[in-house]
Amino acid sequence: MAGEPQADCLFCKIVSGEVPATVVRETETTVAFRDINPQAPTHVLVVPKAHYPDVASLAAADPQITADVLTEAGKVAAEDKVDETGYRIVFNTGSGAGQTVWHAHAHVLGGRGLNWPPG
Ligand code: DGP
Repeated sequence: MAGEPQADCLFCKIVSGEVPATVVRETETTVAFRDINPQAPTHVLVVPKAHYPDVASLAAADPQITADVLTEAGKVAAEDKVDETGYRIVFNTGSGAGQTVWHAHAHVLGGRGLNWPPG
């Protein structure tokens, strides 16, 4: 069923605690943890606890949880103080855009200069 945990999903396993991660924030609906391969001094992933394969399917199914993910992304940025210099929230969507984990997640990137357009 939509939103249910998937046995073969890495981020569902991080949500459940089966796979360890450096968790920085948790709410009833979301978990935020540091990326294992950081691309910036702050690189945190914010995921819904519910499983949806990408942000578009999450937004279509549950606008409130989508908003929760964005709210948490802003709180992560504030806690890491990257809101003072600027930060980026990225949802890679589809393999052509670099998505490799098929559980919706926001990247929160900051702490260095960020070029535009992104590569
Ligand atoms: P994306 O390529 O947009 O699907 O982002 C997936 C991110 O997940 C990528 O930046 C690396 C990160 N990642 C992959 N495996 C792990 C893991 O086991 N732990 C953590 N903390 N991050 C992971």
